[in-house]
Amino acid sequence: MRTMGGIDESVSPRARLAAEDEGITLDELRLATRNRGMPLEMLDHDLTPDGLHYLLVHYDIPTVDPSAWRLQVDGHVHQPLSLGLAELHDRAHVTHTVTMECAGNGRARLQPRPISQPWLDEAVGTAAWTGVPLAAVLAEARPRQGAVDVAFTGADHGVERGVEQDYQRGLSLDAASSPEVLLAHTMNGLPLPPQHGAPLRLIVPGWYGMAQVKWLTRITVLDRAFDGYQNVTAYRISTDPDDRGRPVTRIQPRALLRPPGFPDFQTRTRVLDVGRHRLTGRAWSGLATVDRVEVSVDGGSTWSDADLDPPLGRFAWRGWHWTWSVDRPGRYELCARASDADGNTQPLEQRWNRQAMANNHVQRVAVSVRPA
Ligand SMILES: Nc1nc2c(c(=O)[nH]1)N[C@H]1C(S)=C(S)[C@@H](COP(=O)(O)O)O[C@H]1N2
Ligand SMILES: [Mo]
Repeated sequence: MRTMGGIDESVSPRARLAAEDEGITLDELRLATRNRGMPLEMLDHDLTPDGLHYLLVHYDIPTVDPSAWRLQVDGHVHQPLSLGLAELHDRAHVTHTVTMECAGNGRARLQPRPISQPWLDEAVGTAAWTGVPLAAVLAEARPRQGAVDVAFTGADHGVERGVEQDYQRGLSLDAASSPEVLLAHTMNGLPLPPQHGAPLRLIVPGWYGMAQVKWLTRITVLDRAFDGYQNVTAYRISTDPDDRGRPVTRIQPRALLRPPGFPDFQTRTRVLDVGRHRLTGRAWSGLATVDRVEVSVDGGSTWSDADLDPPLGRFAWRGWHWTWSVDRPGRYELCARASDADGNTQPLEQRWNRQAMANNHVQRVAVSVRPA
């Protein structure tokens, strides 16, 4: 039996794909009840109402005493820093409205399905994050000649695929110095809640969620490439177990429909009457501005252009709407598809990779239209 640090494989198993026809396991269900998605009807709101933003916590939510907490800035710098919360609150702050999405969104529909957090479509949320630009703190610490990457360490600790670790992610010094990157202490005007990283988290607008390190305790400037687990092993796009593949970075375009009508409790199939219905939703891309959303009412065979609402901000989702006139009762499959100004769009079919990362295939909403 393989053991690492005294932890054997029955405690922390290797990555595996579900067998053909293997249903969701109890391990996946346990993850899904801790890490829940945003109810899709919350697509009605520009900012996801407090408590309904999606949530992803690899280990446990740590209990952090804000009065004892300090942020260390160290490593390959001229001036190491140690900052308390009051010092951070006293600094010049900015607010960005940011749509965040988990890189594993869509995973549960992949075949074969990688065993991990089994998201359907709802691992997304938008919040107004307020904090101190990271670039200002880095400038004060003055990275030395030869600095390459910056490692961000959270207060949470666990074991994953046999590797015991504090949650840690690296970013290039270049990406970390981008003016929109924040050390956020406030979410929608309130102090960060425990589940979203209290008292301080990193916000990297446009990037998938794994980069947005919560419960931040340490920022370390490195004179070499960061080689921690969450960059080098997890969050890779690869189809071959012997190939590390490429890293997951910025968010691929996605549109979601606010499911119309009312749902069946168990199947979530939507019930609508014949007539005219205003379909609405949101679309986003971390790569470029969303400039097109198309809607299909026949499972993706034919498409119509939706109207776009004014943008909320560079890093936020964009509302859209389209009127559906339906006079024939029956079953329909509604889809929406986003494209961005760089020509990126969404595939109709899954693009499989071993960790089910950055999988932005179109959402399908089952609708039953009943006679008048
Ligand atoms: N310290 C720490 N930061 C973390 C995580 C974590 O488990 N620990 N999860 C990451 C992942 S995978 C995602 S998708 C986002 C989710 O942020 P949210 O729970 O605030 O929506 O946080 C990221 N930051
Ligand atoms: Mo994630």
